[in-house]
Amino acid sequence: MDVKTRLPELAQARYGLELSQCSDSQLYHCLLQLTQELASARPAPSGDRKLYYFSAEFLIGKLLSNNLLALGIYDEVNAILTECGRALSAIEDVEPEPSLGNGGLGRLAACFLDSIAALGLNGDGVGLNYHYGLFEQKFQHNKQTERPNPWIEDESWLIPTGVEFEVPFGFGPVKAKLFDIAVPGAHTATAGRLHLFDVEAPAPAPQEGIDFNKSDLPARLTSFLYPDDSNEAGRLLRVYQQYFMVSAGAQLVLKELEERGCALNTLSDHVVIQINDTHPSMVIPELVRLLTGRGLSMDEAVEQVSKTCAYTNHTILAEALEKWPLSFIEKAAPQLTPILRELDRRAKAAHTDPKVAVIQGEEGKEIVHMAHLDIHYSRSVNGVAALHTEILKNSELKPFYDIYPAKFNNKTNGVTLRRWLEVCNPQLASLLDECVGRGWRRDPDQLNKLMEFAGDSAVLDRMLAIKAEKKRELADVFAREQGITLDPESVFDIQVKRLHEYKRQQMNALYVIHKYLEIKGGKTPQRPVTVLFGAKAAPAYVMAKHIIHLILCLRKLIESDPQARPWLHVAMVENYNVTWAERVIPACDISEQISLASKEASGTGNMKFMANGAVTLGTLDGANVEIAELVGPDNIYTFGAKSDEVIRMYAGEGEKKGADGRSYLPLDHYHRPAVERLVDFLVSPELLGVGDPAALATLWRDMKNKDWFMAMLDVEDYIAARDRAIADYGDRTAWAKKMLVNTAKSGYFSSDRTIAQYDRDIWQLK
Ligand code: 26V
Repeated sequence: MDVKTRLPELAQARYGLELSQCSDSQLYHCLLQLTQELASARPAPSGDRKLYYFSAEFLIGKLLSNNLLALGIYDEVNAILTECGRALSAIEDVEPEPSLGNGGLGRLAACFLDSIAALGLNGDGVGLNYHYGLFEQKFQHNKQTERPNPWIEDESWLIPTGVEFEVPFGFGPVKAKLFDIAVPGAHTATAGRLHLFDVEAPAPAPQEGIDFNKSDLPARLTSFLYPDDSNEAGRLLRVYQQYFMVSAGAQLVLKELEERGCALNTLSDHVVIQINDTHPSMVIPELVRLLTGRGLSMDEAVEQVSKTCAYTNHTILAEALEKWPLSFIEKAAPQLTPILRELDRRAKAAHTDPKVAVIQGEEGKEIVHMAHLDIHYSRSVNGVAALHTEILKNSELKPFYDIYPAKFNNKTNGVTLRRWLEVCNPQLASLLDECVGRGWRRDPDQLNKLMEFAGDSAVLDRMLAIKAEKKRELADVFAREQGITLDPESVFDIQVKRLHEYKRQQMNALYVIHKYLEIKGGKTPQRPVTVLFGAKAAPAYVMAKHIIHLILCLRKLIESDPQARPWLHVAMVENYNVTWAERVIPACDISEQISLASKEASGTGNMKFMANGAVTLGTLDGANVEIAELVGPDNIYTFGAKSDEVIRMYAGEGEKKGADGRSYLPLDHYHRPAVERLVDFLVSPELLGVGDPAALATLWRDMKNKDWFMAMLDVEDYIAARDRAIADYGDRTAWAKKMLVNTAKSGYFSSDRTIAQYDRDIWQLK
């Protein structure tokens, strides 16, 4: 199809207009149709074995630019639009961002789909079509409020397939309708699919907020991702959602298997199911149920399923490891109970250690440990960064590693450089083309060749100029969309990620307080700094919401202080999402990756920042460890306690032990003078004057007495490292060299590399 002819043709057919007469919205819809036509004309990749990537989240972001790039028509479309005086970026503003994910796990799934398609691997995603997403974040009175985030329009990327399955719930069957989103592969002529299941008659959005009647289940299963689980009805709804996803997904897998003419007892020869964290774990008993229902013996079914499934763990936070009361599953899908009991019986017969049981607890109060189910009945168990996998093997999942050493493997995460460099930073991408040739776009390792330019002042100046331009672009869009002024001359120091205490946005806030107090004490900073945050807090996570409140109060206090304002800015992106990430990440000077060591499984934002020439300020946690190894100590700022020390403190090893079992005693750290004044500022008259005294006092008490994620342990070291980074920023040439090394070494973190490793070690698709 010739784009030059087809695009004007579409404008005529749809609107009776020339391209140049179309509004941005009309152009968007022409491009949507064109892209859909091209993508759906592409066949699926060949291959006898097919991967199904099951995930509760796919944080895919806007698709127009990405798909144009994958289809190889990005430059051509851009040229056509420029010719009629239009910009792709303005047209893309019309596109709503799909709201199908929450954080790193969902964005990873989206990067993986992109890479699976690019490598021409025979693999699809399977998930749910949430109508109102996670939620849309609004700030009111310096607090987060939530409202539905509808994103589905009459014309969208969703393709109705006509495929339907019945999901048998305890209360009766619900029809699951399948919609697809095409995933065209870059560098191939094939396309994968994201399969999203939906209910037949979805309920309208709640009038106010995101609370809704949880009893109208058939209409509500696909309303929201992660509905409030602070009460039993909410938790039960999650089980219903998960079963809806995996039952329909498993039926799809078997339907396609049969269409290929393969016998059910050869499932594992033809199918691999990657279970993305534990949300899809019920696919294991569901498949056993379907296979035995269709004539396989229990032994055969269990063997096939165990050889078909593979599990990825994304967290070691105990509270995030899913355990469901058996009674919930009994209520939602009673037919799974006997299967789960049988799977538990088999595991207990083979392994007597009660720590590895699938079902734990006494009769009537039994709970199902989803990760345990996955590990016993999968052929592979992987962590998402080298350190994370080691922690799984040596502490968190040690009893399982002792039983199944060969199942455990590491797959360090990666990100698609197509979206996270080519699309979001075309300026840097073309500089890279000039320096190392275009080969890096297919083979990201070639970015290493950029190292040859580390002493080339012309290239270093170009890197700085591009960064300055991206900062100005960000300042413009901030002013336009959020009415906030940013100073592009200042250092952009950025922390964007889900709000969680382990990620320690509160420690970043303590640094802001430190700077503010210095300025008020008459010490002028080295240079102006903008501290930028972006984060959504889970609606029921009270402490996380208090931390957002603290950040917004600090912003207000500092903005209204003429002494501080020239030197320090605090800003927070409202409703941080993929679209904002694409604007924020290229504009970053200092990338904040400051989780408590051992707690961040990998991180993937860290990789995107690195590729875009930001310098990491981080703890030796998750993939930061691998970043540090690659760039070397001169090109990263690391600080803080190491993971093994932290693990020992949680285990209570050491001289003193507190009431909570840890050998970390918060008050000992609080009473260091440099720390105490920062923490006490939370309840200072200045801050109480702008904020909610109860929220700030709760935060203060929690940090002082509990500090579960040990912000006070690392804060002094953090302040020193951060001040050093900001000082070093002043030597522009030396800094540009750090930027260059970071970009040059980022090829390793391409998700194409990660996916090639999954395929080599786990999937074997070709
Ligand atoms: C767990 C739960 C528990 C119940 C409440 C809702 C909810 C939502 C999500 C999760 C799973 C969180 C796991 C997750 O997102 N892990 C992140 O995965 C990234 C990709 O591997 C990794 O880079 C991050 O370090 C890790 O935090």
